[in-house]
Amino acid sequence: MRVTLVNPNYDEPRVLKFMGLPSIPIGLAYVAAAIERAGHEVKVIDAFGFKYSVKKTVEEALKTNPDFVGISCVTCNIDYGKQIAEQLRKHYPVAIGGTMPSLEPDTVVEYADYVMYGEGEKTFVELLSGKDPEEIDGLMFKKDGKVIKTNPRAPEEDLDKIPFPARHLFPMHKYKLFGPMSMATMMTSRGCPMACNYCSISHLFPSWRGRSAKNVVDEMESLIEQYKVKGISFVDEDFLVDLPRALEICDEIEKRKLKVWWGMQTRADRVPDLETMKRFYRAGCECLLFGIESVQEKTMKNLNRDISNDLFFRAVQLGRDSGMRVAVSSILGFPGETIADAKATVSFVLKLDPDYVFFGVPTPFPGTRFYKSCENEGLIKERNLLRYTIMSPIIETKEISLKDGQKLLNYSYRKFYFRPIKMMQRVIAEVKKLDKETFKGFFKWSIGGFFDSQKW
Ligand code: B12
Ligand code: SF4
Repeated sequence: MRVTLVNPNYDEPRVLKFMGLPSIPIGLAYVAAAIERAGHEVKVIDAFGFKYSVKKTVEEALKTNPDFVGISCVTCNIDYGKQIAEQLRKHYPVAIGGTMPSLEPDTVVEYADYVMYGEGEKTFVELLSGKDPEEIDGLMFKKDGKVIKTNPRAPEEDLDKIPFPARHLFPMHKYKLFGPMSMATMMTSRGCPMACNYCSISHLFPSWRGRSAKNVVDEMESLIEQYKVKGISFVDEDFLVDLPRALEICDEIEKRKLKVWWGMQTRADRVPDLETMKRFYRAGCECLLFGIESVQEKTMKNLNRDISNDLFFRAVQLGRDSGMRVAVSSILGFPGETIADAKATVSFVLKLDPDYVFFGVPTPFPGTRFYKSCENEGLIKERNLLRYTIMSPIIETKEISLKDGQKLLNYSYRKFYFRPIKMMQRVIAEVKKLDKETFKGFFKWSIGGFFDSQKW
C-alpha cells in the first residue's frame, strides 16, 4: 500500500526559534520504519520541518495520492491535525496517533477513521495488513455510530526488535540543529519510572524499557556514517534509569572509537559520583540536562517530586567538574506559588549558574492528573490547544494571572540570557570546543536566533 505520514505544523514559540530545538519527530519516524519494513511504500510530509500551513499540508498530501494516511499529534498541534484529517478523509482512510490521541483518544475519534493510542508500530502494521480492526489492540474507531475501543496495546518489551527511525524519509536538512550543526536526536529507552502528576509520559509508555548498548551504538554509528553527524542528543526522559546499561553504552562507544559528542537528560538525584561522570565525559557525553521545576518545597510535594535544592547544586557541580555543559529546565508559577516564589526559582537558577536554561509555565495537558486538578479548581483560562506549548500561560491562579505568567516568563529569560559578560564567556567557551565547520553552523544559528529574539 502507499502510505503518507503527516507531522502537522505547530505555532512555535519565539524563544524556541532562538534555541533552534526543532528536530525530527522520532515517533513518526519509528512508525514509518515499521510499515516500510512490512512492505509498504511510505512518504512523509513534515509540515513542521517545512513550516506548511494546514492548506499547504493537505495539498502536498493529495499530491502523494496514497491508499492510507497516518497523522502524528501532540497537544499543541492536535487542532491542525484534526483539520488535516477531516479534509483528507474525504479521499482516503485516515489514522491519527501520538501523545495527544494516546492521552484522550475519545476527543479525536470524530475526526479520523482510526485513532491509535499507545505505541504505534505494531498497531499500524496490523491495520494496514487488513486485519479486522476489532481484533487489533490500541485502536479506537466508530462502527455503526458506536465508538469501539479495543484493548490497550502492550508496550514492546524488546526495543531492539524495532527498526531504527526511517530518517531517510524525512527532510533532515530542515531540522535546525541538524542543518547547521550536524546534530541529531535519538531515543535509547522509552518511558520513565516516575509519575509526576503533570507529565504525559506515564500515560503513553506505562513502563520503562531500555535498548541494549549494542543496538544503541549501532544506530549512533549509522547516524555518523549516513548523515555525518557530529553530535547526538539522547532525548530519553531519563538516560540513567539503568546506570549499568548507560555505562555499557560508553564501553561500546569507546570500543568502536566513535568520534561523536552526545548529551543526556536525567534527574538531579540520579547524577552519579564524579568518577562515573568523568567516565561519561570521556565517552563523549558533553551535555547534562535535568529539570528543576521549582524550588518551593510545597510545590515539589504537590507535583510528586521529591528532590532537595542541595541535590540540584550537587548535580550542576558534578556536571561541571566532569567537563560537561550543564542545562536545566524550570517551570514558573505552579498553583500555590506567588510571583515572589516564582522569582525565587529564577534567582535560584541564577545562583546555580548552569550554562543553559529553559523556562516554561505549568501546562495542564488534557488527560493528565494535573489537568484534572486544574479543571476541578477552575484554573484553566486558556482553552486554545494551539497555545499548550509550555511557553504560553494556560492557568490563572489567585496569585498569578495569565498576563503575569507571560511577564514572568519574559522576566526569567531576560534575567538569565541578557547578561552580556556571562553570555560572551559562554560563546567563547563554546567556540573553543567547535571545529571550523561546526563553528560556521553555530555562528549562522546564533545570528538567526538573535534576530528572532528581538521580537520576544
Ligand atoms: C524529542 C521531543 C521533541 C522534539 C521532536 C518532536 C516530536 N514530535 O518528536 C522537539 C524538540 C521538536 C519537540 C518539540 C515539542 N515538544 Co517535545 N518531546 C520530545 C520527546 C522528549 C521525545 C519524542 C519521542 O521521540 N518519543 C518517542 C516516541 C517513540 O514516542 P512518540 O513520539 O509518542 O511516538 C509513538 C506513539 O505516540 C505513536 N505515534 C506517534 N505518531 C504516530 C502517528 C501514527 C499515524 C501512529 C499510528 C502512531 C503514532 O507511535 C510512536 C512509536 O511507538 C517527548 C517525550 C517522549 N518521551 O515522548 C517530548 C514531548 C512529546 N514534547 C512535548 C512538548 C510539550 C513539546 C513542545 C510543545 C515544546 C514547545 N515548548 O514547543 C513542542 C511541540 C512540537 C511538536 N509538534 O511535537 C510533550 C508533549 C505533551 C503533550 N501532551 O502534548 C512531551 C510528551 C514531553 C513531556 N514530557 O511532556 N519535542
Ligand atoms: S521525571 Fe520527567 S519524564 Fe518522568 S514522569 Fe516526571 S516529568 Fe515525566
